[in-house]
Amino acid sequence: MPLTYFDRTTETGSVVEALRHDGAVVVTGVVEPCLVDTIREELRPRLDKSGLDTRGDFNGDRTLRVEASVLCAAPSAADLVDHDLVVRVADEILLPHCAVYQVGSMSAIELLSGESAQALHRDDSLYPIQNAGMELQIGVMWALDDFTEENGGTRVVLGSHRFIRSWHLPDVSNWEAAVMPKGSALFYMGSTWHGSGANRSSATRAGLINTYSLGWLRQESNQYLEMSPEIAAGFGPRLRALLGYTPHGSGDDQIGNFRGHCPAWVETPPEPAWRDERGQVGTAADAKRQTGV
Ligand SMILES: O=C(O)CCC(=O)C(=O)O
Repeated sequence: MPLTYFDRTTETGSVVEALRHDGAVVVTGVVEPCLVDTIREELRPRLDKSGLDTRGDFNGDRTLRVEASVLCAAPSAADLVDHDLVVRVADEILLPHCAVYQVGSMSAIELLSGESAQALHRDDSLYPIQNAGMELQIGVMWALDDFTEENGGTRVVLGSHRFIRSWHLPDVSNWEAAVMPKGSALFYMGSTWHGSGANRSSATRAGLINTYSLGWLRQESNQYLEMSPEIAAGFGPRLRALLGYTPHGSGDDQIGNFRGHCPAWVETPPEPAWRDERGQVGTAADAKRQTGV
């Protein structure tokens, strides 16, 4: 099964269909290269300061990473995190299972020349549950450089999102590298096995992964501590809600309430047009009124 490539003119429905079927899909040229260059420049000091990772094999020993406060380091990355296409795709995959979803993590990852391939893994193994058909999160890898097989373009095991954790020992030998020009986005399910490739080129390969998880889960990285509310207040309401400055749900599923004052707080998050069809959980009182019992 080959990885499907679309360009930015493709209908969201086709992107979602391929993502659901294959567990990963690439959309090329989603943002202009000049935006990517700006983000890369903004990230540079933090990447250089981060130094090589010493936490063990998984993160690589020739990889620079920024995993905290990415938006403080690179404010222009807000245009990726909150991109309309990303939100439309995430709405389709995640909103059937939650009232709002949230940013789970942001990681800028620069593979230096000579880095070896990362172990293939799935991102949703953070959470101790798996229900067939319900994705807990999705990931979006933005190419900040042209991704090639030689420089370590992210490897994905197509169809691996259908492995049920407790049933299958996954065969991850058949992976495909995402080969895409900078400004492109690789969408993948939280359950899709993936990992960076080896960087056999003489240049670096930088990417930014943003994950989005169901709003009733804890975020992988606590976004509302990574950035002060005063800084977050400078972003639009949709991004603030994505960062977690909003409650989940408005009925019996309401969690994460806050009754105080916060400049970043979004009382009612922006809603997709089809929200009513989604079967939002009302209050017990609503249900009683409707059913008469
Ligand atoms: O850098 C990449 O291509 C993927 C990295 C990744 O999946 C991770 O670090 O969890």
